[in-house]
Amino acid sequence: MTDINSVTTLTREGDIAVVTLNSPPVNALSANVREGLTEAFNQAIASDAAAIVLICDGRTFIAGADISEFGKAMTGPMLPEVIETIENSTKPVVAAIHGTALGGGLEVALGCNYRVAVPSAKLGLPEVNLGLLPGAGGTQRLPRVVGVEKALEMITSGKPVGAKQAAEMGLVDEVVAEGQLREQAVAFARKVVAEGRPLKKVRENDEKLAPARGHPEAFEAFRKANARKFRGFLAPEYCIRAVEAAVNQPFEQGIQTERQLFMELMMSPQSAAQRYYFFAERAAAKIPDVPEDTATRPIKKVGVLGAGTMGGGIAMNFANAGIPVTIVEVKQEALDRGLGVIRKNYERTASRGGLTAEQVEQRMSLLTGSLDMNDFADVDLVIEAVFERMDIKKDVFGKLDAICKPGAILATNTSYLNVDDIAAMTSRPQDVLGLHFFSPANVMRLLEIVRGEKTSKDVIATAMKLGKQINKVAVLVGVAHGFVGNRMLARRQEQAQGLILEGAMPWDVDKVLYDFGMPMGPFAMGDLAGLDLGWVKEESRGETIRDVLCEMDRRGQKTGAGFYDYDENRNPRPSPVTEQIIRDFMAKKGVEPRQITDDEILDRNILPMINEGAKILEEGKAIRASDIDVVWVNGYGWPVYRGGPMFYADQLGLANVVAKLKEYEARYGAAFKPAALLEKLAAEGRRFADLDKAS
Ligand code: TC6
Repeated sequence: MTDINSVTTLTREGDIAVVTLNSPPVNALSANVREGLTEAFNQAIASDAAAIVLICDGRTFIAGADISEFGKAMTGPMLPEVIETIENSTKPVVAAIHGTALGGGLEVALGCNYRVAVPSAKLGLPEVNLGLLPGAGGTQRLPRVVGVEKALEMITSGKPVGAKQAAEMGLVDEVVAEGQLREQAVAFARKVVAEGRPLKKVRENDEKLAPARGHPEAFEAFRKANARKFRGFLAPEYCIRAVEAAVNQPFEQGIQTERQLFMELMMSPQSAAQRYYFFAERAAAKIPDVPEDTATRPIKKVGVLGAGTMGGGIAMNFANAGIPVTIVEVKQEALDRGLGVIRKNYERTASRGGLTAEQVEQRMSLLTGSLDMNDFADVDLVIEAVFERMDIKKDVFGKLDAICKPGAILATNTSYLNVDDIAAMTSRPQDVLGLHFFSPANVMRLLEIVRGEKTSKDVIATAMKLGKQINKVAVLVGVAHGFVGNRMLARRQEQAQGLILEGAMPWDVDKVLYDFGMPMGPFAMGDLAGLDLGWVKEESRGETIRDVLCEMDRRGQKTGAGFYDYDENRNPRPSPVTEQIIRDFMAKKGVEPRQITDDEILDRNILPMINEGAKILEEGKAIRASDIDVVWVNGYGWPVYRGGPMFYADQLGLANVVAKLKEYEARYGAAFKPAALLEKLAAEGRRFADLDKAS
């Protein structure tokens, strides 16, 4: 065995040379890995070995370039050069893949002549998720192996494929038994040598490209079909252009085109935001005063109180993860309805091919309905999803305290209420916390985990771990009205409502936020959720525009009209009725409508959110600015290519943010008064991100 460097070894299995990488955690292609690979391949190629196998130790094959190196000066050989060294080998090279061959990792594998993989392996080019394209030949080599259509799909979606599917596509040459990768890869290499197969490089394949040549319309059709998904993003379009180059240009030229497009993306604010976000999501998993090795409580059975939209969605998360759930409702009818909705949801997924009929039944079998809260006696965690009223929640927690076994975690799904007040109703406030799911709870990835004053560390550690297990992005937040997400949203809503009483129409406000990259604006959102959410007819006095709309039975999409008018396919149209209501309101208040610019609309919606985010940090209700961004990207559809509100503020420059807030404060008052933390950072020329680095 030869140690090439600290992360690379070169060994022999008889006539086969084996290059092994071992660079935890994910064998990312940092400078020493690139150096090790180059040196190991140079030596293996110069040796008398008949073929070479490239394999990785640890949990995975190479999971990509080292993202933490991006944006810094690179040392050592560049990845394309490393791949060229491998591709120019005079003896066959076999990549042996387990775990995830992602990004630069798959590009390395595409520089090899063959790829073998264990069934659990996944292969993909996720660069698009970082606002990039596969810049080490991936856009040129992948279509040469799997054809243009599949390559476009993989590269622009960033979604990895499993080994079996990869084998069907021709991306994997042989799927080998789990646990026997090394032996099987060596055996495969021997077979290649024994059969005397000609040494063919991926770059030399043309047969998969030829059919696409002279058909620019296929690329146009692809763009059109995905226009909604790609809206606002730069990287997917660049990926498409790079694949077009693979089809229309000779390999060397295609590589140059790819490089140029890659460099442009690398310099773009979008990629900076998306790379920032990658680490933000991972940082959110770390709680400074809760060590990673904190012992967690086993969660083998869960109780959910309430089978409404929220309770049902929450229950599905656990059933999806194979955890049995007891759902308790007050009335049989409500329980039946709730379970019926869950079944319908699963069946809809099945009809789209997302689940088999058997899986639907298996998940349903994990859900047990009951009308008796005493059935929570044996659960390890109970989540309350009843009506959002403090008196009801308090009553529920008193009962849960009496019923649940010692050590069970008691969680509330409240969106606004004080978790400490709720915990105080129990004899075990250390076991109480908030688990704030976002609607639809089976779809939205955000989970705000609300830490009460007395919540114990092992309960937090358990909740964070559970969040990951049920495929959520969990963010720890403190007790505050609306926690992080809804507290900031409230500031935006106030401004949106204000703007439509000054001269902007709901669709003007919505358009600005939609163009900014949000999935929809506040008024379209209101129509979707239902304007009568929390509205009580008997108490309505026509005091707000919403009151008037609801009184007219314009309650949103479900009634065919709300702020907007809707056609039978629920397409919105600006509504003359709503416009008139607004004009009448303004006339009554003696307000003269004025022309409001798009810039003002954007500022007034976004700046108060940033300001509120600063207050949240000041009060210690979020651990990091980046946690706030994770909340907004996952819970509210903030465009990931803008990083999140706090990252966006950093990009604007905090001094500019403060200056603008002061300008608006002078015009509209205290709602725009800059938070002390924001003023301080701006004065010091610092960013929110600098706070996170210090933490
Ligand atoms: C590319 O390749 C471009 C090439 C063109 C070049 C010209 N770099 O996610 P986990 C860290 S672009 C640096 O918790 P999992 C991660 O931060 C890249 N660090 O684990 C974390 O560190 P911490 C294309 C990385 O098992 C630790 O590893 N590749 C990288 O849930 C564990 O990560 C990708 O985009 C990296 N590439 O998931 C793949 N990857 O413990 C990105 C991970 O200090 N990675 N880390 O917090 C992933 O998708 C996942 O990490 C995973 C493992 C599926 C590999």
